[in-house]
Amino acid sequence: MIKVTGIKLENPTILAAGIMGTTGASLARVAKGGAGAVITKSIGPEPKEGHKNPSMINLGYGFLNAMGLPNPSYPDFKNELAIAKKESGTPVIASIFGGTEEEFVEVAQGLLKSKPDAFELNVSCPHALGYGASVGSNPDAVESITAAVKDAVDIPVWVKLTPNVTDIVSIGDAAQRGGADAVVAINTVKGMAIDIESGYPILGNRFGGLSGKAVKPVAVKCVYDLYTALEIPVIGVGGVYTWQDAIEMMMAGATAVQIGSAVHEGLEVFSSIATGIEIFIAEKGYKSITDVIGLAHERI
Ligand code: RRO
Repeated sequence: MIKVTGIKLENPTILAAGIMGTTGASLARVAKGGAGAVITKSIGPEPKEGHKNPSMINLGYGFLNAMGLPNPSYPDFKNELAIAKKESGTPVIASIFGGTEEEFVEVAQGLLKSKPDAFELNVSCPHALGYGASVGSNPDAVESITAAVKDAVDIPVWVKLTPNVTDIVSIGDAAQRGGADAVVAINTVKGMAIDIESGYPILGNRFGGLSGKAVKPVAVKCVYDLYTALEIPVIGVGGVYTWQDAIEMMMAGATAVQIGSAVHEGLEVFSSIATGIEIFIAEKGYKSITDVIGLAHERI
């Protein structure tokens, strides 16, 4: 058991936003697969269809996606969130986004009645014009959005950060000043792939966000730097496929780890990572999982 911003998780694995998170039933399936908590697809103020296909490519070393925030909007998602809460038996975190501070607050308040355990503010989608990274690379916007949502709700607020900035710590700092209970690092890394036969960019949106194995070292470094700089917990996400990846992320400073791309290999990933962590802790003689959090910072 581990506590993250006051929320009890049976194990430190969390379904990352965006994967299997649009229905209550699929969130519950992931929870039954062994996740310690689950996060919804990012939900916004208006229904959105997302970008045209192809919107996701498997590059082998990771996925490039430009889904384009497809979601049914909060009025149409309330019921799914309530089902997820009822059926999953784990904490359920609602990922939300908006184009403005007011929209973030509107979506948060709209979903509160369905009793999410926390909100994750998505200020970091790499490829949604007018949303996302343009907000997430502006410390003042991140601070004021975080403060406005914190003011409007009485549950923990996590802020998911983009790596597509010069200094992620300055954005994490802004989230902390705004009252965030935790930061989550990282969202996807901006990228592009081109079909050399035709010369066309492959994604319908021309560019997208890279996730999976390729981004793990980027995520580990971001988590490491945020852990050094902030007082609030850091939740790690990016390229976690195995228990070894999870331990590495925790040694960088992550209190818990989110799993996204690896879910495509099967839902057993949650229980196999959770079990692997437990065995490692026991074999190494650590008292608890918290002993490994930030351990790399002590190795100077
Ligand atoms: O829907 C997406 O295109 C998307 C989102 Br909201 C996000 O936060 N990160 C990402 O890689 N894709």
